[in-house]
Amino acid sequence: MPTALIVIDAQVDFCPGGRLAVTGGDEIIAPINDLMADYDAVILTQDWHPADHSSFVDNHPGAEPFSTVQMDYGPQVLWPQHCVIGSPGAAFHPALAVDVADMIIRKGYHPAIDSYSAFFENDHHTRTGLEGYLRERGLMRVDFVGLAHDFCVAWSAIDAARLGFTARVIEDATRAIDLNGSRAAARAAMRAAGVTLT
Ligand code: VGL
Ligand code: ZN
Repeated sequence: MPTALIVIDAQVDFCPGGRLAVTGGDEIIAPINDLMADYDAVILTQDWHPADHSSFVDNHPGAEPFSTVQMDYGPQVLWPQHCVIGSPGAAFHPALAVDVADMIIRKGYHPAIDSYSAFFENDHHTRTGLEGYLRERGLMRVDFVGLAHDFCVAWSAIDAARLGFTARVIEDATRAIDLNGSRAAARAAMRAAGVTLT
């Protein structure tokens, strides 16, 4: 079955030294590059936020970083400012084999709503266009790698499974933020949704 490798948010701000650094985030770049040749298509996602984005703690005076607030679309973690459109931190990791990609999809560019998933914004309703792209190309099997395991990778893989794709996460090529047990919760949620963890 034609299979796509979907590389989630392999960006400078999610790697050590970045604004929302994931421990070991840079360790997965070379393994991801090595995987690319095994696929019928390579798709990269890019977290891409305006400076006034509602997920940034700086835009909520008095709020603590990594606290959760209630938005009209549901709970939202307030993150340090990261992946600001056009900033150095929003760039792909310099060692990522970006030239191999068929498609780059940006997400999180609407100020009022976050988008962890590569398929839907956090209201679980507004679409990014990725589902249509995959279907038009007949890419009904999707393998996920990248950052962060317990947020954007997990939400993307769960949505893929719900949309009818055969979804797998190659866990060795991911790293987690692990906020209050979010890694274990994400693994359980992915399994429950029918995602294969390898
Ligand atoms: C992500 C938090 C905020 C991710 C993106 O890529 O997992 N996490 N924005
Ligand atoms: Zn983000």
